[in-house]
Amino acid sequence: MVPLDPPLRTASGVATVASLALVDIATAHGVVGHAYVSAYTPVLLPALVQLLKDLSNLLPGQSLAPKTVMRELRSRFVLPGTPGLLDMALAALDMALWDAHARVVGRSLVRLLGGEPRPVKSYASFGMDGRERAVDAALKSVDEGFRAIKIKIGYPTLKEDLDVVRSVRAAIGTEIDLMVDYNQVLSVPEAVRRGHALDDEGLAWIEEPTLCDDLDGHAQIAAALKTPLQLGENSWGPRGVQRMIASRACDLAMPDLMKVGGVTGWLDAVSICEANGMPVSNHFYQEMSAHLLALTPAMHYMEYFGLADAVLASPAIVVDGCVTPSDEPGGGVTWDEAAVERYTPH
Ligand code: SMN
Ligand code: MG
Repeated sequence: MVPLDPPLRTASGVATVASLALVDIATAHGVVGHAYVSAYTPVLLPALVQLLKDLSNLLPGQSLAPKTVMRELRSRFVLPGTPGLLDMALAALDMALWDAHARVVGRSLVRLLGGEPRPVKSYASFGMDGRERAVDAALKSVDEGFRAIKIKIGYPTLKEDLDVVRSVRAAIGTEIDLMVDYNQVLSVPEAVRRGHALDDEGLAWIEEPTLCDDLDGHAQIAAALKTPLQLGENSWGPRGVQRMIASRACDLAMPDLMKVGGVTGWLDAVSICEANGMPVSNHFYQEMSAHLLALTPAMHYMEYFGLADAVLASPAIVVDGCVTPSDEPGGGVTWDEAAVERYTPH
């Protein structure tokens, strides 16, 4: 339970803590794979942790072959289905298994998967903080070397949205990419209305303007606007990404490493994106996502939001607006054990 300071405000709710489930998978080699996932809210965290404990009882004695293990695990849940907490837990195990796999063979995840570390263009991701704080945060990020900024909008009026967008743009200039994220808050007609007003603001993308599972609605909005429509953080698994693309719901895709099914799900989902010429960004999980984006010919942007930084031994570092995945063995997650202890409720 890592306090978020400032709280992460979105048009669809505020997070004052990062409710994280941390996973360690110990292998017979004595190597431990690490991963974390977000429960999004403290209310879901105990159930997610319990699911992880129950699922982990199915692992002992299995070979360290993430795809094989996940195929067998998932085959147990065809009848109940997995979207939701179960997918979140399965993805966490998948990420930790891939981390362990990479550590055992002594390769960084990107190299294990056939790529090599390379700089991944990143954007600083912020909440819905009002004009002054948005401008201050954006200027600070540009000073830190970011060349792209995302802010959340969806204020009560379009005027407020435009005021924040234009104030940030005036502060950062036209050389820095600016993205906005509505976090599902608008109706389709309102998203078209506000999107038309934003269309001449030179935004790199408008993200998730209406309800995440309204793919036809997003397709209508995407068709009506000039600005690229970004979607994907709420697509469950590769089939969810397939449905999103088949519905023409977006111009850009940003799978969430947890909801898309961990590394295994990401690889399948991003193959679908590449086959459709869809630029690929991530949502959260920047440490491991940097490896996976570096692997991807369709690499677009990495979201830099240090959700777990407080409990990590080596948070991702931005240099000239890019994050380069570490070439150390593994997928980039190593705990600061003292911090984990400090933030673990007892
Ligand atoms: C987001 C979603 C959920 C919590 C915080 C932030 C946001 C993003 O949609 O794109 O990071
Ligand atoms: Mg978003």
